Amino acid sequence: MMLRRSALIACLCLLGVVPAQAETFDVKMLTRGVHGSMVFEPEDITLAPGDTLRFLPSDRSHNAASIPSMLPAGAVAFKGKIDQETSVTFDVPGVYGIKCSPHFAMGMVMLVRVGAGSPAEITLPADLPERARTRFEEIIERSGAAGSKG
Ligand SMILES: [Cu+2]
Repeated sequence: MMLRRSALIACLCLLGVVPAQAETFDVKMLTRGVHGSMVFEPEDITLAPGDTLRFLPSDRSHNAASIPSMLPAGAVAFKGKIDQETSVTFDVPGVYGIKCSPHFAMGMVMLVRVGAGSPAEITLPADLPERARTRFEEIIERSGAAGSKG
């Protein structure tokens, strides 16, 4: 019986019927990081639909929350609690902006891209705090998008 079952699974895998295993990636919430103070590390990540981000309270007084104006249509908004690990699964393709609620105005943001999509095509919404906008522009530039713009 076991043999038959594993043979069937192997067969489905060969046909590409079984989707790739969803992955989980860790994101540190930091008071000081490589790119300055009040940062997520990594600051930018590309996921496959169904992947999960685990936000870790590496330093104190941070959380992870979705930015309403940077949430793809149909995606569910979320807001983690301060100083607590928060896991979020991203099912809907598109570009997400993530913020730390207490430090949004200080530019503590992260870019999450689910599925395909060039960062050069990202349009930042008008309602971002100035330092959050600047941080997003830096993140997009570091991701290599600036080069493709010419
Ligand atoms: Cu913070």
